[in-house]
Amino acid sequence: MAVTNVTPDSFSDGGRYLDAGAALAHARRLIADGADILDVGGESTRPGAEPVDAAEEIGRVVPLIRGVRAESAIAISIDTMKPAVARAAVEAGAAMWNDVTALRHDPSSLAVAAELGCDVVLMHMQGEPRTMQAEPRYDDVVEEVAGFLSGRAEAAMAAGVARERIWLDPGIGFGKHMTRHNLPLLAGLERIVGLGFPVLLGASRKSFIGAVDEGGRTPDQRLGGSIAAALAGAAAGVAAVRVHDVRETVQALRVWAAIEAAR
Ligand code: HH2
Repeated sequence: MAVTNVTPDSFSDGGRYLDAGAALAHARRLIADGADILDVGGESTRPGAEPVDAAEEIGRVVPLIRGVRAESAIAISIDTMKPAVARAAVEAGAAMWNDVTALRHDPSSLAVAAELGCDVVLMHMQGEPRTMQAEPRYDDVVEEVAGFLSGRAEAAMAAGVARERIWLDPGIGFGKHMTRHNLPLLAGLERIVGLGFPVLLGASRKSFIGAVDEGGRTPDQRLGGSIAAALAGAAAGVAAVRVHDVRETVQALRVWAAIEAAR
């Protein structure tokens, strides 16, 4: 899954693809690089990001979704917490709603997801984006994330979302201490995979990489660490990895799969 942000302030690629032509050119590149899904986002979720209203967010993402859909059959996901944005994106050609709030942001989110009938990604986050990194606390991060995700999957199914439409995501970096929570969670991915839903992992260019390796101070210095996390995910059985560097990650996953096949 390729990160395809149309935002002025995303932590890694904010501002680079805000213009419609540049965004479409970037999407074409991600497809050529081997992406299976484009995850289009019009609002940054990084700590401290400014909220965006639904009309503004729709104005950012819908032209790109329409543009991609006009020339490619690639799966498109919409990264939003707002049901109105998810609806507009699905009408424009998206087939997946990726919600970092696991359909908790708006009281109508669960019902809208059921009505749209698209795939949904339910992600774990402690707190809310503005303040989530202030003081995250867990007794057992893997068990608490697993418990939360299975509860949200139950809630989605109770609201009418089909079981086979549900994906889970442990939410690396969302209300987690850089090393004390993110690393055990990455080490415990098999527990999340064991819940029986496809799992999406988003570790690409995140800050914990810079905490492990001081050479990764800025997001564009974190390619090696991002690939290491993607391979750890693949070994644990995740179904997809959400990444910025598609070509390099595809190559790493292909070589890893080829070695596994030769066992
Ligand atoms: N991470 C980000 C955004 N959306 N969605 C899922 N399901 N999982 C993630 O780990 C995830 C996500 C943050 O990354 P990015 O899109 O690069 O930055 P920003 O939120 O600042 O736009």
